[in-house]
This record gives sequence, C-alpha cells and structure tokens, in this order.
Amino acid sequence: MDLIKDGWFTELSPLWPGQATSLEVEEVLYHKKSKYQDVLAFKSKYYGNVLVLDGVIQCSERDEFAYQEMMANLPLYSHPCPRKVLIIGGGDGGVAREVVRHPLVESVVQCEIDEDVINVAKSYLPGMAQGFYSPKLTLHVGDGFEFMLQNQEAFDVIITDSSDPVGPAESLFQEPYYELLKSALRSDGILCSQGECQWLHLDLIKEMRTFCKKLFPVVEYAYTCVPSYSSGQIGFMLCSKDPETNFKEPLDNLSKQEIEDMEFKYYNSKIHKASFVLPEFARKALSDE
Ligand code: SPM
Repeated sequence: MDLIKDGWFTELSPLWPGQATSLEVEEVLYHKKSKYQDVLAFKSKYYGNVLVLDGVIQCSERDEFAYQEMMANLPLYSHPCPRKVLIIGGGDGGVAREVVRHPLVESVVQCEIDEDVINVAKSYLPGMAQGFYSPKLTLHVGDGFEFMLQNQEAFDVIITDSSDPVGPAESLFQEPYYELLKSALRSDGILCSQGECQWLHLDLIKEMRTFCKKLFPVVEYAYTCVPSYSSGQIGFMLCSKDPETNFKEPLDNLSKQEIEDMEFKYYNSKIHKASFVLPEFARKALSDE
C-alpha cells in the first residue's frame, strides 16, 4: 500500500474504519522495513517531522508534547517518591525526555525492541531523542516481557508507551501483560499505559479496566488531546498497587514558576486533575454503575 500519494501521507487503519488522517509531506526522510515493522519518517508541511510505524502516526514534532508530558507526569506526580522508573517501548525517546527531568527520578531503564526506531529518532526527531542521552537512562534493546520477568518488584513506576493494539503491540493491551507489570512493580508501584481513544475503542478500554480492577486496588482512565492522532485524542490507563493512591489529585501543585522551570508546554496541575474528567458516554461506560 502506498502511504504517500500526491504529496499527502494518509493514515488508514481497520482500527478506525471509515475515517483517515492526512498530513501534507514536504520530504521523505527515511522509509525502510525494520525487523519488526515498517518505519517511515517524513518532514511535513505544518507538523514538523513525523514518525509513522506500520502506517500509523506515532508522533509529530508539533504536538508530541501533549502525549509525552502527560504519559510521564500523570504517574510521576501521583507517586510520593518515583525513584526508579521503567519505560517499555517509547522508541522515539520523548517519554524518556520527560521522565529524566523529574527531580525525584534517579534512574530510568528503557526497554525498546526496535533499534531502528531509536536510530531514526536520533537522526530525525532530535528534540525527542534527547532523553536517550541522559546519564539517568539505561537503554536496553530487547523484549519488555523478558526484561520484566527478570526484574521483579523492582520499579516505582512503569510506563508503557506502545503503538496501537494490532501486530507487535497487541499483547500489551491484555491481562497477562498487566499481571507481569504488577509483578515488576514495588509494593506501592504505579503504572501508566497507552490506553487508546474513548471515541474509537471504548469496548477495549472497558475490557482493560475490568481486568485491571481484578489486579489493582486503584484504576483510573485519563486522556489528552493530540491533533495528529486519529480522532484527536488518546488515553492512559493508570493503576496503583497502593490503595491510598489518588490519581486525580497530583501530589505536587506546581506553581507558575515551577512549570516554567520544568519547561512544560502541556502539563500543569490543573490539567492533571481535568484529564480524568470524562464526557458522559465514556464516564458511564467506564464506571461501576
Ligand atoms: N512516544 C510516542 C509514541 C506514541 N505511542 C502511541 C501511538 C498511538 C498511535 N495511534 C493513536 C490512535 C488514537 N486515536
């Protein structure tokens, strides 16, 4: 299938039937099949450089911060002392960039299976890939399942920054993966995973919430707005092993100065709280009523 036609990249997927997102292309920067997936990077007319895996937009320089800042900071500001963090996936480096700048984080291990994605990010998404160069980060090219099996009860926070639930990432949206996440977390550990979109995948989110509630005493769903993602939104599944965790109330209320010092472009303490407020159709579907 041609991903680019007449100067436009179009994202078609059975995950969002009957709709498509298109971005105007200025230049193709990279296009090859890695061992795991089709990897495309292009310079777009209005969204900066864009990374596409198996035909699906993963991030654009224009709006990536809305995803990476929320994915990292929702769990980090919900844990009293997030010293040791594991990132599964996130090959562009954007989530790592956010995690390493949190003052309480001492060490981060990132497990990304596809080295080609890391290298493409280093070449064409330098603003995101800067996370890879932090002295706090240890990069492990390999399978997250294997890694967690060998590192039990080891992490305060585990973040799963995956692509959508088809192909290589499908198992990351299933119960056995969450059982493994639970066993790799310390006794008061927190996880945050890519939780898909309430407009497109409410049934999947509902199913995930149901099995998460069997495993964790606290489970919440939040979302952020990312214009270049299909339907413009994406969610996060947050679970805690500590029954006292209240994801909806960040443990630090950041001042204007602190937000500026952290150079946040999306995250602040108000949007942290607001991201858990769901529209009525989703609230109803994801409640115990
Ligand atoms: N670090 C950025 C990686 C992005 N991971 C999530 C990609 C999801 C793409 N599809 C979104 C569809 C939701 N409407």
